[in-house]
Amino acid sequence: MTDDAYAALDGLGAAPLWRFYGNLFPAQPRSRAVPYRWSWRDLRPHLLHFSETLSLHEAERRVLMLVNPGLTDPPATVNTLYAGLQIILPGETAQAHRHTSNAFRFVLEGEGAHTTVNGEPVRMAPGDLLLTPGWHWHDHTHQGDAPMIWLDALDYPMVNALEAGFYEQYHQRLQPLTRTADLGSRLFLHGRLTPAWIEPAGPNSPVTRYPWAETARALDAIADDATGSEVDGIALEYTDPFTGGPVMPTIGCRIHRLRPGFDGAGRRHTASTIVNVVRGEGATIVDGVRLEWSEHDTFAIPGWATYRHVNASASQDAVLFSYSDEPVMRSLGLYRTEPGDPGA
Ligand code: GTQ
Repeated sequence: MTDDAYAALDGLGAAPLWRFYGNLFPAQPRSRAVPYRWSWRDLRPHLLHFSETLSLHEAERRVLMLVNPGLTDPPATVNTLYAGLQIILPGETAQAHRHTSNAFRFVLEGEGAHTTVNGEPVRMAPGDLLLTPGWHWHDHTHQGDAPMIWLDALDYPMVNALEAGFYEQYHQRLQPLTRTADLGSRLFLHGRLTPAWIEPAGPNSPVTRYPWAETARALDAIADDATGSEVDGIALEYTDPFTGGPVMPTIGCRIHRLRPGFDGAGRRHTASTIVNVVRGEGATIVDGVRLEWSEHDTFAIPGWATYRHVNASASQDAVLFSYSDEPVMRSLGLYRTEPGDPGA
């Protein structure tokens, strides 16, 4: 009788809240994403293999997605964000397109390529951060003499969850170059002198490229004096010069220097985070899982997972690049953080 009463609801598009309550209103977030480390050493040979066997006319982009074992359908790296490793060979071009997802590249290996963003060619070299904000046309061209590999980041898991994904291909393979090369980074070269004639347009930073040379200079300038965060080391946020806020509405990017022997404090926050290792060796313990990392490895810290970073070297810095959905959490009033011990 009771079962019949429940069964009758099925055909009426109704369900008893009391049978779902705990899942719909969990006492705290339970990420489906798991702590995970993607090995650069293991993946790089596979990237090189596909660069020899798959042309860029067969694939829109030649990218290995970094798929979290807890998030395989649809594939994502953490709940809201994605990371991929993209390879492009000398002489190749990648088709111009645009999508509502915000994207950026963080360059890992090689030089001589450029990404054209809304008509502006933006040069790429190791450690550079290049923005491709939502609905900006972008295509890639490589004129160097060795393969180039970079980390791609996109917010498509979040955009698709919001059912706001649009995509369009440009009517030619490449956009015409209508702006001076690197203008978007040169206009804002001095972070505290902002061109007064330019109106802020859109919710993203107008800087097209944050060059590694500038990032390294900023880290070096304070490295011996600043104590930094006991959790995240000397952590600098890449900012929008107009607002001082994050580079894009959905993604915040940071560079971290962990001093030799850094043995960080534990913390958790609702933001989901992806980290790429720029330099050094160490480990990050995430909810009891020890993720050992070295140069160019990528790892995932799910939202509300407790983590702490360790620099394994007593003499060398470790440098980490991280990105997260913290801007979304903050702007929606959902950002929470507290200290904790990840164990292990
Ligand atoms: O290079 O435009 O990894 O559109 C995924 C989607 C890279 C790109 C990705 C993309 C791109």
